[in-house]
Amino acid sequence: MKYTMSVSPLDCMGCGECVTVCPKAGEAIKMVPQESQADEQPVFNYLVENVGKKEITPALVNGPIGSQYNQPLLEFSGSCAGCAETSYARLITQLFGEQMYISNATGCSSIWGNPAATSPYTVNKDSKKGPAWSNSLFEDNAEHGFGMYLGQKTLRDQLIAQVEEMAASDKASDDFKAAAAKYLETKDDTKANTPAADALIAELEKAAKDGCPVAPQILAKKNFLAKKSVWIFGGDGWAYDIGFGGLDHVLASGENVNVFVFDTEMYSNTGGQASKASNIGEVCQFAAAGKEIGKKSLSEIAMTYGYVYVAQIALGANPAQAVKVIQEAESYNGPSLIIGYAPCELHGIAKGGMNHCQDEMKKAVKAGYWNLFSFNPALKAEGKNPFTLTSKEGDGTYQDFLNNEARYTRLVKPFPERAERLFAKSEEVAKERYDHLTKLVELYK
Ligand SMILES: Cc1ncc(C[n+]2csc(CCOP(=O)(O)OP(=O)(O)O)c2C)c(N)n1
Repeated sequence: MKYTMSVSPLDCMGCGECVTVCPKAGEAIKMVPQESQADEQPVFNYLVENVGKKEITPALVNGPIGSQYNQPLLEFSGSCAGCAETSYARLITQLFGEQMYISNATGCSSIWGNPAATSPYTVNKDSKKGPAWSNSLFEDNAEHGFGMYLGQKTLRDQLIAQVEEMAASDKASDDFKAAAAKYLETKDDTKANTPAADALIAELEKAAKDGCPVAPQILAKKNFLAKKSVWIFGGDGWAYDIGFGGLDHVLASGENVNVFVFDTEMYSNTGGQASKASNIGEVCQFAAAGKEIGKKSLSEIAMTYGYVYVAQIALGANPAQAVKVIQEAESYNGPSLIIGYAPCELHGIAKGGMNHCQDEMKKAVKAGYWNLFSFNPALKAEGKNPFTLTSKEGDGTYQDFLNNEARYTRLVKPFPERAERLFAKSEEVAKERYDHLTKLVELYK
């Protein structure tokens, strides 16, 4: 049960994030010139070739540690060094990659996610399965993902009806009936349905050999038998602004799709234009004198439906909450929206830069700049409070947080008074928002 990690010197982007987050930094891992590490590449290659998935203690499986024993099905992307977006996407592939369909809005995530000619999404070592990925337009990604979902659902529903028909026949063997029962019982559970579908396929093959006319029809579409995990990825420019109408429509459908928004609080891929996710005082293109008005509460708009799973996370601030939320959202049999706070190269983090990206998330949550919470309709159905507020009230470091990022400090020199006013307003609005969230805990009790 020893854990080792090898870094590929040829693929490392040198952001230093691993050193920043490692509790044993300097001992277990440290930054050295790339050229001195040529001997490490064969070690890395050996591990990739020979070390497979490990069975680990059940207590760890569903937590942040357990997730890291799974092979990432996103690797060597073309993102900026230290990118927060990739850290979220990689984690999701470690949890559900083998069963994932991804519809990706145009934006940074479609560029690091498929820089043409190569793809950083990959397949696992054993079954050679990995995410099926497709990119649509900036303005219709939710609809595109919904189409991917409906297409496979229609095929799968037909197969399920055929499996039910076969299981009800007196010609079906006891083994087939048992495999079909397990498959049908787990049909909405992504993880449990995969082995059940494999066992059913083995029985279908036997039935086909014995002359059953329906089994070959099901086998012709066997890839659609196992439950899929459908994800719709995109940035805040897509979700809050340009693709919002479609996103709203898809969330309102009540169907089982998972939306993940990489919230960089600006249109990162086109050089940092303001979006409705940009915050007060933030200097972006089209907001050269600092944005005057506050951030849209996309999470609360989605929460008003009552049947949408909604959460805000920040991986570096609370990995346990992030992993729990991703798993809850995926297992919720309805629409889910997760908004992940994503510090970006364009934020101009002063202390440490992007090798402190995960730390910057921690600071944002500590300061009360970003809040962690989840709204789980499944809890409401059990008579429990669906709203969980995970983060605490800001600890008084709000102004320090703003003053550590160039997207804010850029305002200070040209417009010192305006900067002071907007930064104070931003803090006040953040306090009001937290106060409002605490009231929601009471409201949903
Ligand atoms: C209709 C349309 N308008 C503009 C563009 C140009 N464009 C491509 S990506 C992008 C910004 C994406 O920003 P966001 O959704 O926040 O994602 P990020 O890059 O920050 O991850 C824009 C404006 C486009 N592709 N399509």
